[in-house]
Amino acid sequence: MNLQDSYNQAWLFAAGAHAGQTLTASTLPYAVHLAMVANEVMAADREAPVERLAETVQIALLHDVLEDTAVPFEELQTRFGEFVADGARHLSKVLNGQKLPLDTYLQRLATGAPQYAIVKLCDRITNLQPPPSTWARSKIADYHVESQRILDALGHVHGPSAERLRAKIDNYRRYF
Ligand SMILES: [Mn+2]
Repeated sequence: MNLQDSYNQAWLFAAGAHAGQTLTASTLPYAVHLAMVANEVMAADREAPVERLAETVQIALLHDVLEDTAVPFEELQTRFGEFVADGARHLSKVLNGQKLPLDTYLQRLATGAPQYAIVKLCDRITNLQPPPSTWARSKIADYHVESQRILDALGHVHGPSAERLRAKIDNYRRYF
């Protein structure tokens, strides 16, 4: 399947799965975030090629489905295959009903396929836009620290994305 068709297949599925959810403190659909992460992955590939790009873009679009919707892992396996389903599982902070500590979560990502870590870098790049109006300064400062930990743990997988995240982290200081 080409990139456009695989994108649309995952985009339609993810938009349906997240239907009714919105971005934090916003009326925009949650799926807006997913498209931004997929956009980052495609731009990252132009800076330094990402192997299995079409599937990696699907992982970007599906990266919050297991964490935030009722869609089961098995359905992702059936529809999108093992590599994509396993990517969504690696990117979920909830595993077997338990929220993973950040260290454990990042360790799992660091030892999984590099594409999974690239999606996480792209996810955090996307999330370092101006923070939601409802966030306290302390929460924004904590998010800044957490972002640096993500960069430290996963930055080695894709140089240009690491550089881009580093710049976003620097810029984020202005918000707290
Ligand atoms: Mn996300």
